[in-house]
Amino acid sequence: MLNHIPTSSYGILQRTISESAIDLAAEQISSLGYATIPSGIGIEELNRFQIDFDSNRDQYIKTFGLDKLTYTDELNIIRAPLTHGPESFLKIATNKILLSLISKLIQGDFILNQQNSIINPPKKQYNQGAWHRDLPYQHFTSSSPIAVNAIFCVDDFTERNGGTFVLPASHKSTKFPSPEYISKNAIQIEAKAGDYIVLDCMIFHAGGFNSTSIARRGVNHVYTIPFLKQQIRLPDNIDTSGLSEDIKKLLGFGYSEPKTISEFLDSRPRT
Ligand SMILES: O=C(O)CCC(=O)C(=O)O
Repeated sequence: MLNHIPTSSYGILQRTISESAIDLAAEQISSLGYATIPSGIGIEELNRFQIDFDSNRDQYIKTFGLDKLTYTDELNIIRAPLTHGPESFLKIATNKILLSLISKLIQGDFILNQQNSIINPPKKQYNQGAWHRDLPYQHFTSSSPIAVNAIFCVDDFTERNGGTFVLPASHKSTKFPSPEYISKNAIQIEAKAGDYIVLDCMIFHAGGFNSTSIARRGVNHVYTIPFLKQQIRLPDNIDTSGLSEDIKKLLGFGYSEPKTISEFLDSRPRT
């Protein structure tokens, strides 16, 4: 039969076991560097989030000014919305399904390093439309990920509206490949609104060209081992009322570097 994938095998001593959809996503991210998972968020909550996204953007432009955001090439990004937006931004950063996947990928503790709303504007170039790693300027490989990113799809990500392109398995290579390799091997991820596109941060990726007349919205999250500094210090910018200790830890509370030797010594557990 055409396209019938063989299921039998021989000469195999070791095999990965994936018992759930999350295991399978983790297996795919380890091998290929990318996967999509549903968030479990229902349509009404998603619709409310779409409204939250736009009102948060409007407020952000009022706060920081169109001029400054334009000349810093920041017009299509809203930095750290969970620190100044509705609670729904914290909710998508702490989604249980997502965190269970991240905990299968990053060994030990991890923190939210950054959250950024991303707008892929209609029929225009934008800064995330260039190939990059989410740990930019880095050319190493690691045996297990130290950083994973998760783009929450606020809208459907499609071929037409510039769904994210990835170079499969490029998190395993140190160098950025040749243009010929890219044109042969890049693939575009299509995902539904409410899904997360989860990437090993070292995979090369880029937003596609949005040829529709409507902006395509997403919220990118980067989760890292606590050794990597946050893009913006979240503990200094977030209201802690009502936050559990686990969420505070995820937001980086307790991981800021001590300012002095005395502060370091005071932070050591007593023997
Ligand atoms: O907008 C996209 O599709 C990609 C976003 C991205 O590359 C990023 O936020 O790092």
